[in-house]
Amino acid sequence: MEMQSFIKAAAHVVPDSAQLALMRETPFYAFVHFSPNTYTGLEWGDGTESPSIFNPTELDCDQWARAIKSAGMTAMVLTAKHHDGFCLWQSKHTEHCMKNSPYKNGRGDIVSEAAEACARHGLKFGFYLSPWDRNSKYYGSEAYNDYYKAQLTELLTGYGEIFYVWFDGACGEGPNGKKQEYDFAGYLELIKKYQPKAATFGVGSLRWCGNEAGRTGYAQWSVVPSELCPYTPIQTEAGPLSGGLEGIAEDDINLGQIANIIYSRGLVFAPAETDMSIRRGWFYHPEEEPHSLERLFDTYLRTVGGNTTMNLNIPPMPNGRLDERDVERLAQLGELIQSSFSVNLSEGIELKTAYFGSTAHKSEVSLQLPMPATVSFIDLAEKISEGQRVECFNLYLIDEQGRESLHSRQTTIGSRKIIRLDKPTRLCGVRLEISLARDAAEIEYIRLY
Ligand code: FUL
Repeated sequence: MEMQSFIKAAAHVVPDSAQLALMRETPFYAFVHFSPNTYTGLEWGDGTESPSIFNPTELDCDQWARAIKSAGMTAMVLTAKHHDGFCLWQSKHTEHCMKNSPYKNGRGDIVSEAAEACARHGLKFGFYLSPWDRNSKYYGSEAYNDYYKAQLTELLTGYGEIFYVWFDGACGEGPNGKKQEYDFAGYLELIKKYQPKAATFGVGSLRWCGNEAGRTGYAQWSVVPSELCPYTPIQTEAGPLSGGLEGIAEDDINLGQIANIIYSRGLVFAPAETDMSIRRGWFYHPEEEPHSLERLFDTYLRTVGGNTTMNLNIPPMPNGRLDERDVERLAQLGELIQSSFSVNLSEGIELKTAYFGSTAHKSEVSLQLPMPATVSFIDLAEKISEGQRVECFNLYLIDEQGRESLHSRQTTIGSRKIIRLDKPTRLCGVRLEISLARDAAEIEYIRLY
């Protein structure tokens, strides 16, 4: 495809309804890693752990839900099965599950307790079901895909509405030393059949951001080479220098930029999810401490406010409760987010848009307050349902005297972009000078807080 038409096509790659719902309504949610690892102190169990060690004597999923809500998160993603293969529910297809845990004399079902707590507290519920299974005797043969699909079906049909299914790309060896070829297409078909509104991670809807430490890209694009999120429908033909980006890395700094996507086999809409744990490990280790409030808040601003979602893990302790240190940190984070974004100073004010230059690719959008106010955050959004278009823009601040000064040169906007000012500043408006866009950019809102 020719360069010009390729760029135009890239501007019109759009999200599906599940992606849009996740980005816009549920961008901040909790991971809960809970498995035999919680009792062995490991991060990856090898599948030989006895189910008898899994015994959360004071399990309190309402405490999890309250803590999640207190941080401002609106959903939970539970590890229904991690790499060790132990299932947190009553699976008909294996004995390596709650049937053989002492919890409730083998009649416990953590998936159901977590899903019900979410429902009681108004949270959405989703699950992680590790394709890599170090316990299953089927692993490494076609029978494993049937086993996995049978488990997926149990989870998709027995626990109410599922908003998200998290596929871990890890693919190691099973108990007999063999690796597995996962039938992702078949897994996705089941989701479409039983939970058509659900988004998926890893394949299908959202892609991995490339690290587990909360780092975010320089320019965060949701329109990326199809190689990065398999089984997501390709929306454009290959780029002008097609041939495929072999070995493209998820954390490539140029990901999504023109210089890079022209080589792809075709473009998909696949926003990144930033996943990280509140502590160093994914599972609970008593010696670890929660990260600082500033680090978590900064990560929130760069992820939820940087065109990715944020999946923040909180690991329950062996007794089945969250550590009070984590509970407190989550509440502090929620308060800080709430106080930072409670007063929208620009509520109800219309934006002014003007185009300049010979094409619709350059424009300026400004917002004028009726009177000066103290601003700490500038919150922007593109009309992402129409595509991600802004390549770069200059942000000008307008002071109390109406004088403009260049604050910064920025890259993409996407679903949401939060810019934190160094210090609270008296302003009577802001102006975005969009100097480069893939097609006419539509700014959905500018909010000042
Ligand atoms: C990784 C896993 O290997 C980790 O244990 C953890 O579950 C993380 C979220 O994904 O691939």
